[in-house]
Amino acid sequence: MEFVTYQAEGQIGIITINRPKALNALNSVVLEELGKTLEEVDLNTIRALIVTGAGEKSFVAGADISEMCSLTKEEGETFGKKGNDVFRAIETFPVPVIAAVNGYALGGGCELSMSCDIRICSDNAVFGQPEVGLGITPGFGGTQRLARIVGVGKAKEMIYGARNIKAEEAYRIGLVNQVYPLEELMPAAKKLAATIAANAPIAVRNCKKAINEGLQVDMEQALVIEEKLFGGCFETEDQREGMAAFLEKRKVEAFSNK
Ligand code: DAK
Repeated sequence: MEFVTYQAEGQIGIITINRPKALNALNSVVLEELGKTLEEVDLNTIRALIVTGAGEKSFVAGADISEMCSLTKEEGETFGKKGNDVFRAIETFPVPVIAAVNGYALGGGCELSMSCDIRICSDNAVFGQPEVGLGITPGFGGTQRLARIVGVGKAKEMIYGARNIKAEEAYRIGLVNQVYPLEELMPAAKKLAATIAANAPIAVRNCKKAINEGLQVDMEQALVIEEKLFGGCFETEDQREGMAAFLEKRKVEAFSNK
């Protein structure tokens, strides 16, 4: 692939957007490659994914403005759908996805990070939805996901004002879970991924599904979703092993993903 690299390290998969000359901006090729990469992840072994950007300056500086500038209405919709499809694939990806935000996360970059389950960032990170300054609306889910993560008031302030925020503010408003010096970001992302990977994989997947799907419906229905996913765990070897280990006062050596 030209602009996306994938590396498996044991049970952790690392996807890197690798177009540093354009600060990893998302053109159609990057979006297509990102989609293909997700399809090729071996879900029998990978238990957590990390998404990051190449270089030390930028996670993703947005959708590619040079590609977008001449789009027609129809082409704009097609481009928007391409991004939305791949971001939705990340959001609903069976295993948790961590965004390791190593610098600019603007426009489509902020949106990419928000399609991930958890965001951590380096202290040089900058988040924002600058689209209205370019004459467009956020097009890869920014109006929807930012409001859900940081609340409607903060999201409107950032989006209407095209106001970028630094890492500390992103942490304060709950857009990121943790801020690290740049050189500590990937080790921290891998540590977090490893912590997730050590737990019962089917239970972790079911938690992701329960949280994501439950947030789309009312509490009555949400609890039914949770009940069903909880019930499903009792058909797994990992539930039997996890509980047996507790009762026998020993540690689980490794969950089997069955
Ligand atoms: N697109 C294309 N190229 C970009 C880019 C981008 N978003 N961001 C940076 N680059 C390129 C620059 O053009 C430059 O290329 P060369 O001139 O060297 O060839 C190179 O990366 C280095 O950038 P700078 O020279 O500007 O670097 P600085 O350190 O001075 O500034 C910066 C860094 C991140 C502050 C600056 O590059 C910047 O402001 N970039 C644009 C950030 C931005 O506005 N991002 C939001 C893009 S809009 C939709 C679908 C999608 C979207 C909307 C609607 N629908 C279909 C409805 C999404 C929109 C966006 O994401």
